Amino acid sequence: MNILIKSDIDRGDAWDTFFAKYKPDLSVQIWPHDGPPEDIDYALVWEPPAGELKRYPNLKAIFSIGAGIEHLFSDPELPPHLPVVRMVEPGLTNGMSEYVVLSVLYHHRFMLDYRRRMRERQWGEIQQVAASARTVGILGLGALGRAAAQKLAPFGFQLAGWSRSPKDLPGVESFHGEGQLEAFLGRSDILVCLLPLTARTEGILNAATLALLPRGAAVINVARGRHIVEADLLAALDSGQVGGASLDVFQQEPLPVDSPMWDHPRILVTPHAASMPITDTAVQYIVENIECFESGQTLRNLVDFDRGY
Ligand code: NDP
Ligand code: OXD
Repeated sequence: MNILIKSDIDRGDAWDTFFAKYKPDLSVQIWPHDGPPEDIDYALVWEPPAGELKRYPNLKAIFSIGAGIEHLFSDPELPPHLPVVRMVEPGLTNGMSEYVVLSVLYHHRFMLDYRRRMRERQWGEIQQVAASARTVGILGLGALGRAAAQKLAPFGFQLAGWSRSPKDLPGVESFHGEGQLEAFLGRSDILVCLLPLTARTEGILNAATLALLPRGAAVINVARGRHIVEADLLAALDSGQVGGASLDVFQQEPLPVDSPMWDHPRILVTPHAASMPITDTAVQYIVENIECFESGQTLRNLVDFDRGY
């Protein structure tokens, strides 16, 4: 049995090592593969070139290296009959929770202001606000949004979440559907975007929706750049409607060197690095899933093509 791997960053040796440890009967083939295409049973990929996956006639399932799968949807030749599995593994989930907690606390504790004051050698305290006086609103209460909410709870923030279907999560006020978006945004002092990119969520943060946030709210985008209309965010930052932003993802990646976001005083930029799968735990997740599939059970975390995520 063979798995073909096209990774985002060079970690071919690490994939090999952990597949050898957890499933020695599965051979790792690192892309580009010049052996017979019939030999490939599974693919584990990030941004495969369009048309690549249809080359393998015996492929049984596609594993995405990321939680997001729009990099696969953009291939018009993606074989439509093949199951696609999202990456849902503890390393990726914990990394995202760390980034969200870090960013929420950064804005909650006025670090953008202290960063500016530090550069100006200005000594001066800002009145602290109790965590219980702020609401963190999470757009998307899936694998990553739920975990981030759980990690934020011990700090005492009020928590709210918005999803397609209603949720019953302890300590999290649930909002769902387009009809409840306005109420949800209206109470989100710190807004975290953890939605998948779909036709319904693209551009969801724009001039109209940013105007619904409490004045001075912080925006943390760790989902996809295309969730935000960047020109609208910049205008909202300039007017003070949005007080600060932590942005990990952008319309264009890498962020162009002449983007005004690099040196904007109210923006913190990271290079799409909020979280990534940890090879050891990611391989365990894939191996468990393959073993389920080979024994006739359903794959876990399958993409629903109709919903788009
Ligand atoms: P999930 O599929 O588990 O969760 C998606 C959530 O979004 C669900 O709660 C879903 O609602 C909700 N949702 C989807 N569409 C809508 C809609 N139209 N209206 C309201 N809610 C909606 O995804 P994950 O949590 O695993 O991942 C989220 C995203 O995070 C990924 O798609 C990826 O883009 C991004 N990501 C970014 C990383 C980075 O490094 N920056 C790393 C990893 C992921 P419901 O529960 O009702 O289905
Ligand atoms: C993902 C990502 O979707 O890293 O997992 O962006």
